[in-house]
This record gives sequence, C-alpha cells and structure tokens, in this order.
Amino acid sequence: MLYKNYIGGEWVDAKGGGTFQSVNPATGAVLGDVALSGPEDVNAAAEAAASAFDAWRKTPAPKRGEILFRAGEILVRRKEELARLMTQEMGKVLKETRGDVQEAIDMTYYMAGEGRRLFGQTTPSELPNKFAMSLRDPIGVVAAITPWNFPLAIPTWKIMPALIAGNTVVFKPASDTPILAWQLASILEEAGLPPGALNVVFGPGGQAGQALVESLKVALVSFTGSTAVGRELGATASARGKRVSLEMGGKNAILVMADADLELAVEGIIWSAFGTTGQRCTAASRVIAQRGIAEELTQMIVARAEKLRLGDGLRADTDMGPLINEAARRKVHAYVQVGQQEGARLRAGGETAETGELRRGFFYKPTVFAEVRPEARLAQEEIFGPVVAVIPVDNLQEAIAVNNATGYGLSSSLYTRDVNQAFQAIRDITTGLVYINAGTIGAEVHLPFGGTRGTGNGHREAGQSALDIFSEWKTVFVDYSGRLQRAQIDVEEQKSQP
Ligand code: UN1
Repeated sequence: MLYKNYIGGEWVDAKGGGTFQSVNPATGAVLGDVALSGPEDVNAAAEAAASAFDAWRKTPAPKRGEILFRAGEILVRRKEELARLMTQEMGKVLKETRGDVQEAIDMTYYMAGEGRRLFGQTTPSELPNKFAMSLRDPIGVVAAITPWNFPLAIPTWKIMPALIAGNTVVFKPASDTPILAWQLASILEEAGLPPGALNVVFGPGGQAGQALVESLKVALVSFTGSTAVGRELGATASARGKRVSLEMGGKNAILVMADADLELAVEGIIWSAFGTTGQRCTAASRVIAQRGIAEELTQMIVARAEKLRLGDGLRADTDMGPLINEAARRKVHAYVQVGQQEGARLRAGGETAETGELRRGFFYKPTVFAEVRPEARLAQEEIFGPVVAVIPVDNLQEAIAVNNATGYGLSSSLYTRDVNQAFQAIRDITTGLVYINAGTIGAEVHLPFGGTRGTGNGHREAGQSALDIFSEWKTVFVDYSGRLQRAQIDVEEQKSQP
C-alpha cells in the first residue's frame, strides 16, 4: 500500500512522485511505501492549514472537543489493531505499544474535555465600572514534528492541545514511523475534523522538516527529538520570529540509597533502562548507587538483564524488541566501546544479538556497565539504547549532585525508605520530573511533562501547561463607565482626594 500525504482534506502523492519504505526493525519486512515529501508538499500543507485556520478558530471549542471525543472513541475501538501495527513499525513489545495507544487515548479525551474549559481569568479592575478578563487565543499554523519512539502518544501530545485551542496543524512524523501517523490522521478525518485543520507530510527531517520550520505560514514549531536537531530547528524558527517548543534528550538517573528496597529498585531499573529498548527520552541510563549496596545491586541488575528475552515484540514471550535501525545500533555499540576505553567495567551485554531469527533485526543485548565515573562520556551523553551505567557514590548529597551534573534535565528517580531523604531529593533535584520509589518512566497526560537544561526550552507539554504552548493570552478590559478612566493615574488622584 502507498501511504499518501494528507493536505487540505485530500490524500495526495508527493509532488515529486517519490516514495520511501517503512520497514519492520525486528524482521526487515517492508510494511508499505510512503510519500517522500519536499518543500513543495510542505508549502502546500502549510497553505492548507493557513486557509482552514479562520473557520476552525471560530468553531466553538466544545464543538472542537466533540470531534476529539469521537477520535478518542475510534482509538479505543482500534486499540489492539493499532498496537500490533505499532509493534511492527517500531519494534517495542505489545504491552508497551498498547500503553502508547492508551496514552494517545488519554490525551485525546483529556484535551476533548478542555473544549469546555480553556479557562482564563476574570478579576476585579482597579477602576470602577470596568471589567477585566483574560482569554486564550489560538496562535495559527502549528508545525508538529515528532519522533518514532512514541508513534501515537507524542503526536497526540501536540496535535490535540493545538487543535482544541483553535490552531491548525501541519504534522511531520518521523520517517521511521509514518504508518502510525497516517492512521492518526485518518482517525481524525473519520471523527469529522474539517479539511485543512490537520495536514500530514511524510519524509525525512532534512527535507520536509526543514522546509516546514522555514515556512512563513507556520507560527509555532513544536518538536520532540534529539537535542542536536532540536537546537538547530529552534534557531531557524526563532530567527523567523516563531514560537518554539522543544522536547529533547535526557540522561536520566535512578538513585538508590542503602536503605532502599533493592528488589523494588531493580524492578524499576530494568523497566526504565530496557523498556522500549532504552529508546525513551525518559529512559534510565544511569544508576547512582550508594557504595554499600552498589555491587549487590549491580549483580541483581546483571542477573535480570541477562534473562531478558529479545525478539519480535509481537510474540508474547518477548521482553525487549530491536533498536529502530542499523544507525541506532551502530551508535549504541560505539558508546559501548567508548565506555570500555574510559575504563568502565562491562558486566553484561556489549554486543549485537544475532542468533537465529534475531539476525534479521537490529537487536542489541541489554548492557550493564559498573564503576562508571560521573563525568565519563558514558555517564554524560544520551545513548538512546539498552545501556545502563552504575555510578557509585557515598551519600544522598553526592547522589543528587551527580544526578544534576549533566547537560540534560528530564527525569530522576530515588529509591529510599527514608521520608526525609525523599523530600530533600524532591527539593534539590533539578530535573523536570522526579519519581520516588518508581522508575524514570511513566508520565501521565494530565501533568506537565518536560525538562531543564539541554532537554527543553522552558516549556512543558501535557497537562494544563500544554495549553500555554498552543495559545496566546489575550487580556481584555471593558470600560462601562462612559468616561475616560486612566489606569494607575486616576487611582492616584482618587487617593489624594480628601
Ligand atoms: C518520551 O520518551 O519521549 O513517561 C516520552 C514516559 C512516557 C512518555 C515518554 N509516558 O516514559
């Protein structure tokens, strides 16, 4: 099947006629051909979004919400089918792709409900016979540029709040997962979204993404992906005066204190480090362990990591799927070599997994390094694969200092039974997400999501904060006094009157 672009409510070929393939990373099977878009296609999509904007912003927000509710219902009905398709397109195991679809459902329903809220403020004016309030206005055409690791969830984090706030959207999904993006667009079409409110262009970032960020029709760029690409897109967009929201890399840590429930901590570590094959921006790639228990904890992690079954995520007995592509596998292996050169001790994995059926996919063994120095590249740079580095420290203060000392700031977790230590950590950790006695992954859609330092640029997706990205505050004063009232000045004069 050929998956076409969706522009102005029509499914259309790329203007240049080119296509690329979507491939199953576990088996190498080709799943479909996809329109390969260039600047012309992107401009047509941005044009369609701009034309649809006026009617969409004037559609009452509760009506916009009804369309989102219907989309949510379709997602619910098709959950299992979409999860299976997602496992085939990006490799993560079925229970995780079900979670991804569920996150998309949750976000869609949550933002549908916002159609009847979108609250502003009303507040007394400082002057008599004057009314003051704030309203949310849409911004215009939103470019949503999304990664492949959450092929449905992350697009909904951007598209649903953008739409409910009255913006129109050009969606450029990662070229590793176009089919799930196509499905999302067709679900919104079926739900009754008017033509042009959402447009989709497929293709690699270098061509399609770049043109989108440069388009004069686009008012806002919302990007999730690598820090290197995000910074570049952000600079291009900012130079053109666009609003930019960036959600980028992570180097997340799980801090384990000597008093912690180690069994529980290991559960959290295995799930956070090797879930999605370590390909989450929230993945735990560092374990910062108090010295007394560091070796015991490492042994427990190694024992569990070695038992993980690699394979096709569609199989019920698979624990960990492949990496997304060969380039990703090469990058992971290069970091393993860096770790060894840096003197870290390789305790598990460290090589591709190529026995039997695994030869067909991009598999890499769950990898554990021990005695890693906090400043080592292995402990500082985002690997985006199944590699975890154990860093020994003396106490909580040192653990927090090591945790905070990277160029990223997304998620941290602390395992302890000591409530005082837990609250100290909550106070002193400088990442956007903090978990106590849970791993680094597991964000919920109605709370702010995002990070500090190289992870973001100060915005938070999800929760109410998502609406702040996708709307502009308009402050309104209505003076019904029938005379000129001067704010600040007349107040002073009233005070000085006897
Ligand atoms: C991401 O990895 O880009 O908390 C997002 C989590 C998920 C979202 C991750 N709910 O890991």
